[in-house]
Amino acid sequence: MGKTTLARLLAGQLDWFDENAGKYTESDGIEEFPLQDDETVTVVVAPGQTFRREHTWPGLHRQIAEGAFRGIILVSAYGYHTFSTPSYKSHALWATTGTKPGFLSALPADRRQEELRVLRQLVPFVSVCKQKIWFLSVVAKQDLWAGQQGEVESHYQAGEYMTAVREMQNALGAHAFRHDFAFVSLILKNLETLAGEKLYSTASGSFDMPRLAAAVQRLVRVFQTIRAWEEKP
Ligand SMILES: Nc1nc2c(ncn2[C@@H]2O[C@H](COP(=O)(O)OP(=O)(O)OP(=O)(O)O)[C@@H](O)[C@H]2O)c(=O)[nH]1
Ligand SMILES: [Mg+2]
Repeated sequence: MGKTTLARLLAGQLDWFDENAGKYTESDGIEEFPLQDDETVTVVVAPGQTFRREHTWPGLHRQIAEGAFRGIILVSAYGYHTFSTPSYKSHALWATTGTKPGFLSALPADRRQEELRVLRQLVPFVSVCKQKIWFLSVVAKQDLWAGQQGEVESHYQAGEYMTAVREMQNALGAHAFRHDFAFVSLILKNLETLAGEKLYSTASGSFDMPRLAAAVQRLVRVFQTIRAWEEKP
């Protein structure tokens, strides 16, 4: 969905022009990346594929509650998730959709529900966190959904997503919890299956390099601001 890509960006390891740009390598365990501008800070990245979660997520949830992390970055993508089955015809949703257009409209809606489930799983652990903690909601893959900017913003900022964020806010209070959003694209890339079937194309008319650069710069500013808040007593 973009977690490893984002961590590589923050660690200064993302090169858009290298020969493997955008190649999906599924993470099979927890990854750690030191920040480019402060190597004493490490970004800990959880693997996202469902079958990889049970070994890593419960431990991370517990550490969140214990106050082991200064902040959380939750990466969503308006449902445009990369998946690890080779073809869309081997994806679990194919059984109920049966046509490519049906599959293409069902997948993001289904994955948006999954994004909400992941956020709701975090809420009880963050809500009892023993020290101040920030929460940055990064909505990646703007290059794929840029044509629906308004819908995407209201999905996250006005719907059930925000209700779950408010629960954490109410539990911890403004002095101990700070949330922000960043809508961003980390690369320009059509979403294809591992077998090379094209599923979604970049929104070429509504998204280009200047917009990508502006969004990444804003993400970096938001990240710096939220980290400065964390350092205030
Ligand atoms: N179009 C587009 N593709 C992206 C974006 N961010 C990441 N990707 C691509 O999406 C795929 C998955 O990205 P990763 O960063 O590996 O995702 P992940 O969340 O670490 O995935 P897991 O390790 O399986 O949980 C890769 O092919 C990336 O190049 C984005 O903003 N736009
Ligand atoms: Mg990964």
